[in-house]
Amino acid sequence: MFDYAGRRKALRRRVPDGDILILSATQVPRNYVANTYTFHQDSTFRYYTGLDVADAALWLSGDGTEVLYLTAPGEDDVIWTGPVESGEALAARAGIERVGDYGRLGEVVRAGTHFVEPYDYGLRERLSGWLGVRPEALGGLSSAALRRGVIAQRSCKEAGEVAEIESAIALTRRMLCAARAAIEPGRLESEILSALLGPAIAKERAQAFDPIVTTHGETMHCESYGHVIGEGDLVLIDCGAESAHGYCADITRTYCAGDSMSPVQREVYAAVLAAQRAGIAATAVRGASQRDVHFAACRALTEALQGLGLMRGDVEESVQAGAHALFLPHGIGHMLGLDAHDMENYGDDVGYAPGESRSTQFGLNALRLARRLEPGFVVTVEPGCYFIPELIDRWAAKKYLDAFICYSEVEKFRGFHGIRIEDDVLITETGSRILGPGIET
Ligand SMILES: [Mn+2]
Repeated sequence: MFDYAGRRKALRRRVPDGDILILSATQVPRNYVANTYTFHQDSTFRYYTGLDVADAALWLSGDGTEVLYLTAPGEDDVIWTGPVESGEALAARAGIERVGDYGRLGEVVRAGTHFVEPYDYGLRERLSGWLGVRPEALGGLSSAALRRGVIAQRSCKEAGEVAEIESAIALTRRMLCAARAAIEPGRLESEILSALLGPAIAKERAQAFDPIVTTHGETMHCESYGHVIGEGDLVLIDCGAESAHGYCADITRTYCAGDSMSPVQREVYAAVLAAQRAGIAATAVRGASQRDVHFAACRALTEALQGLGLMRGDVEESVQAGAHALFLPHGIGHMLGLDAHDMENYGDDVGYAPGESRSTQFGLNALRLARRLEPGFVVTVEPGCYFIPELIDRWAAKKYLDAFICYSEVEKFRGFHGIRIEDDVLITETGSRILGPGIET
């Protein structure tokens, strides 16, 4: 499917010296060892091998030798798992010539080996054991060269990767259509979740993350599905299927239960849509950064909320002060690829250029991606407008930024909940393009 050997060669060019170790994911126990969470491959291991095996490692030796380290199944494992592919067959599929025993990796890993600090606790334990250090020391021994090399490579999507993301979005569209059709006053959010998942389960496709299906859109990561949907409620759905090769979609739509939105709901919806369109237009500007995209959306949202009587004052000053963060306390979007937040395990090197760092301003501090956009990047554009009672109370009590916020008007929206609209955008040589078949807003 992909040229894994070519990808490894390209990585070698970015990290010319030394041995490189890339670990696969492990089977993580849920409540006892034999009952594990659904296995999900580490995205970097998958990117360079295409293999879906647990407890394995890719070793790129400084002398050019490539070794796939694997855990051989026990003699009786076949009873439980059925026949599995041989190590040689797996290696051949990835274009790797040599196979090694994962149990003996400790004999080759040493200080100076290029690796990136694992996020998995079991792997942290294992790797620190091989190196003879405490797990807390792994960050300091982690290779910035490898991290930057992988980020540079994975950030620019090949045409085949874009096609995979689009296939994930196409399936996500079918999921959203099924969910939308199921929304009815009196139903539980979990019933909508069930409709949402159906098309993906039928295609044996995983979810990129646990979907959000909620009438409480103001809770950013609402993970329960227990509310009964009321007449006229807004139902926010943030979800994304995975493609056959593990690439993610990440789409949000907000639907109304009942015949149509109220005039006020329509106005707030239009404000979010205007912000999203302004953000997407900003991705098409040559040389724009995702910080520019963020501010373009914040300006549009501020203007629309001024029209609604919720905000006031000079738009530019208001945006610089971060007043809109009362309604939009998160960043405009992130990279998308094999991870929903692509490469988030590598930290801010993904979203911030060398020398740049995150703002400490509330709202802007949640901007995961700020750097200049380059052709091949796939990013999300996902503004929202939320009325979070606790946040409104906290800001109102301090009259915080009240030169820009009309608190007496905001008070009237206390029970509004929230709206978000999200699409996935490819940066091209000439501009940008919304990925996927088009999903009705
Ligand atoms: Mn997203």
